[in-house]
Amino acid sequence: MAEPLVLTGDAGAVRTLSLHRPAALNSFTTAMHAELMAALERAANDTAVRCVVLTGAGRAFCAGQDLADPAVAPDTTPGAAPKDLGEVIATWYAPLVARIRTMPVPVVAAVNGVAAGAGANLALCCDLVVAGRSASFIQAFTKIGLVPDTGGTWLLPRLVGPARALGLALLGDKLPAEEAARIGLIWECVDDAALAETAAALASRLAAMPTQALVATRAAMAAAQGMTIEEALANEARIQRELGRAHDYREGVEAFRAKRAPVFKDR
Ligand code: T3D
Repeated sequence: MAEPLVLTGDAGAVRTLSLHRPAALNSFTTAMHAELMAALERAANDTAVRCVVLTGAGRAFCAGQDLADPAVAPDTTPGAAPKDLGEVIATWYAPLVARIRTMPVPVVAAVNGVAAGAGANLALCCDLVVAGRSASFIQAFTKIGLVPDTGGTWLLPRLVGPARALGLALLGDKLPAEEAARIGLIWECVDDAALAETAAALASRLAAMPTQALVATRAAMAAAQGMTIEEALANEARIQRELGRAHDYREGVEAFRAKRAPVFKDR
């Protein structure tokens, strides 16, 4: 039987998904895309899962698109039609980002090594990004004549501002994890040996929190980027109205007043 291209592991309410093509630095083939989407779908539909951790097997997080994949590698036969990369993006990368950004639970990226091209933006589209000190982020796209995809054009300026975003995207330089944390591209950089433990602790903490509020916070923050403050205020009121009817709000307030730890259940 073929080796799985995405490994799945559960610890309590935390599901860890590990990209698993270590010999090719976990770069994406269509088969790995399909397995990752299926794994995310299963996590989304499993009410026992309250947080997902995304990481890579071996020394890399993900080197982006597998450039040897016949689906994208240019055909050098004279007169051969160019590959439709737009189709690849529309079929695989765009739905992947949309799936992660609409997961009913928070998603933590544990970046264990190099994250290049689509691999970098896959990490950055997660809710919290923790990286090991030896990890790095590379907007590798212009080096092969492409623009940042997998949400890069949207994510980068929002995370680090337009000047740094454009510099990272134009030059495609390797950004070490420590510098990525310093400029606010990611949440935290930790020693390599502490990465798995740090990501697990963060994920367990998120898993114990009111999931609907976390997911609504992600959506509201993203939506507010394209709103006036009046629109954002109206959106906040709409969301608070909904959350205020949920079990977890009652539980949070009751627990606060009773000076006990809350037990959140909604998902
Ligand atoms: O094309 C479309 O469909 C549009 C979508 C695009 C999305 C994208 O992601 S575009 C960007 C694609 N990714 C890249 O351009 C990154 C290419 N890789 C690298 O620049 C370097 O490998 C790294 C900086 C990531 C790591 O460098 P290093 O020195 O640590 O490792 P290495 O020796 O270059 O790579 C190790 C092996 O992984 C090597 O295989 P080998 O020689 O041991 O058999 C290398 O070929 C393989 N590998 C690394 N990245 C890819 C890859 N194989 C296929 N595709 C890759 N992207």
